[in-house]
Amino acid sequence: MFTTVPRSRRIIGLAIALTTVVALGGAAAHAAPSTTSVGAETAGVTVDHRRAVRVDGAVARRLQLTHADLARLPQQTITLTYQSGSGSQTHTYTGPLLLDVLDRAQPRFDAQIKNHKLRHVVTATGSDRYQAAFAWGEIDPDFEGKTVLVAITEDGQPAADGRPRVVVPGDKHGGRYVSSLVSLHLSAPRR
Ligand SMILES: Nc1nc2c(c(=O)[nH]1)N[C@H]1C(S)=C(S)[C@@H](COP(=O)(O)O)O[C@H]1N2
Ligand SMILES: [Mo]
Repeated sequence: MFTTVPRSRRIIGLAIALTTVVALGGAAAHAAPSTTSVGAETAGVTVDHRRAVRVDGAVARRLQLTHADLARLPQQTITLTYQSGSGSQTHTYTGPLLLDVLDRAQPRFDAQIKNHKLRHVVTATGSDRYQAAFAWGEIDPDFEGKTVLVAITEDGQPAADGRPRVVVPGDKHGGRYVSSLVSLHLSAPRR
């Protein structure tokens, strides 16, 4: 269901990638991403692994989640209003909880460290390198339990580029509604 990359495979993959780059005299470094596995088609937008969301950082299983993977998780639908440069926006979003997406990657929280989860943050990155962060305590049901979603549709349609968008109930401004989502990175400060 989910594409996980075990550490051993990652090392082998890295070795192959490096060999390829060396063999092609560096030309492969800018090669197009894999075009093999084409995923689901939703409302005319073809979604494939090139548009998968990477989940990495302090997790036991790194994931690459396609639109289809995100659609298979429990869905929530919420209507939200936020302020943007072009005025007030109201849209209905559907997608899995950010919490559920991260849980699938198995966060590496250490039970020996008091409230270790509460020092973690999730950084969402868009394809334009735009970033915004969320504290674990905002989305954890034991704390704020906010229904931050990784939305796969807005007003019933996927985004034109087929990528999800993070949406944040309670935020007045749209600044953390990271669109064209490419990665979710979990991290904690060095101890
Ligand atoms: N990837 C990405 N997402 C982004 C931004 C951006 O520059 N890049 N701008 C943010 C800001 S500042 C706002 S106000 C909203 C604007 O949302 P809209 O595109 O629906 O108007 O998107 C947010 N998400
Ligand atoms: Mo904004």
